[in-house]
Amino acid sequence: MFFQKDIETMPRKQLEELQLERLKWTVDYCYKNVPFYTKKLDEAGVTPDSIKSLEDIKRIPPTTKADLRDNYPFGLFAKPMKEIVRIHASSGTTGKPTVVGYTKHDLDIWSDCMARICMAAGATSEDIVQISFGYGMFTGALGLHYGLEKIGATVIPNSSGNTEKALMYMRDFGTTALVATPSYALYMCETAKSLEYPMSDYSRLRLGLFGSEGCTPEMRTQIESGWGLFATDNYGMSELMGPGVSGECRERNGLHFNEDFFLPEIVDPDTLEARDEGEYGELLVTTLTKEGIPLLRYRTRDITKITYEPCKCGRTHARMEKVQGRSDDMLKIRGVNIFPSQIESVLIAIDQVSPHYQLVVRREGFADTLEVQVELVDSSLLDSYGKIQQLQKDIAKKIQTVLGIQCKISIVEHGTIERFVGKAKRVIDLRNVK
Ligand code: DLL
Repeated sequence: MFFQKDIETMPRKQLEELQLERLKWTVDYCYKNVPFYTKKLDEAGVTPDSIKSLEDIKRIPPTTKADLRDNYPFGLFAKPMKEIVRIHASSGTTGKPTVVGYTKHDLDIWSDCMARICMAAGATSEDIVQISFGYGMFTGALGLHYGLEKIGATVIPNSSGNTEKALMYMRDFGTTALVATPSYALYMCETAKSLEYPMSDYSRLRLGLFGSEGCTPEMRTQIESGWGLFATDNYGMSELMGPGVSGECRERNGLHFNEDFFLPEIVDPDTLEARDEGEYGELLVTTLTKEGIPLLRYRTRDITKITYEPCKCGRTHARMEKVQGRSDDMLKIRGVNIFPSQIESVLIAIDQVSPHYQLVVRREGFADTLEVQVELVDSSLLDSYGKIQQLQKDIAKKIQTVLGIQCKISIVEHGTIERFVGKAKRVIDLRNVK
């Protein structure tokens, strides 16, 4: 099923012509409206009228998350605030979140992108869709919300949390589709099974529109068989728009990029050299129509590969493989973006512990857990159980204040944590290890 069939199945040559026209517009628009880009493009010797082909994009320096943070909150906005109608922000990195603004036109395009992805996944105007992403500064809930309303589906904006009530709505309202992170969908299923109601009370549920975090094929199968639904994956990030950058169709053979709005590239994460079609690398994305906060060659840090082969479904837009991992050390734990450097800053301010630490992330049941292993400066403190307990409590509390998530603190003897001569590996992510 298509939302905008003529665009979604546009011949490649025509699509590339459209991309080039929009790329020229975007570079010119950034140059004229965002001082950060005027300077950056001048320094790189790129004038807007020197962009003659899609290949010319390689002459533009990439934009990073640090650029957004350095220009916090509105420094990269290309429109005055009176034309910005919505603001979202991603969960904090080093203290400050990255902030994005949308014009009315941006919001229209966002809902078109979402409508395409929802219909490609099989959603229709007959569906009753429960949105179990958190509403708020996070882009997930409102992104799906407007896209689903656009295709005429009935939206239940129940948000995340209060799982038993969400399950009551599902039973009583005859919910047919669920929007959630895969891990929350699994947790909801586990909760449903623990209640006194038979699973047949949820039998109308047929579709899962999941995203915002990785999901192994095994976990997807578990969710599908637990709920008796068909699940699709949808990818995006708040800096680019939110969900709706790419998503799976019923073939589930890669996530279709909304290529008329976003121009993807795959590069080597260290050298930024272009990688060939089908090779893994870091995804860079240039927005092609965004007015509020346009971005040139944004470094997503997500590792994937892209194919331009048309899909069996008839769509011609490029497909990216599920995200394999990240080229930086950002972690997503229970929906919160976390950088080890944030924890490091907390630990460095505590006299009794050294700056050597390790983070261990696990999936216990259906929830992610974080263990922070820290080293004592003076191991003799280990003789006092009371003092160690107090120290653990203090560190956990400080980390909770900064990151907003609970973690377990393990205190180890001085010299126990591995030292590195090169880049330190601070994170042990055991979530996908069996
Ligand atoms: O997670 C936007 C979104 C919401 C996408 C709902 C899909 C559904 P951020 O909070 O800015 O935005 O986080 C962006 O999450 O760079 C990826 O590392 C990760 N991510 C997003 N979608 C997927 C996915 C939203 N389908 C960061 N698979 C991205 C794997 C994903 N990772």
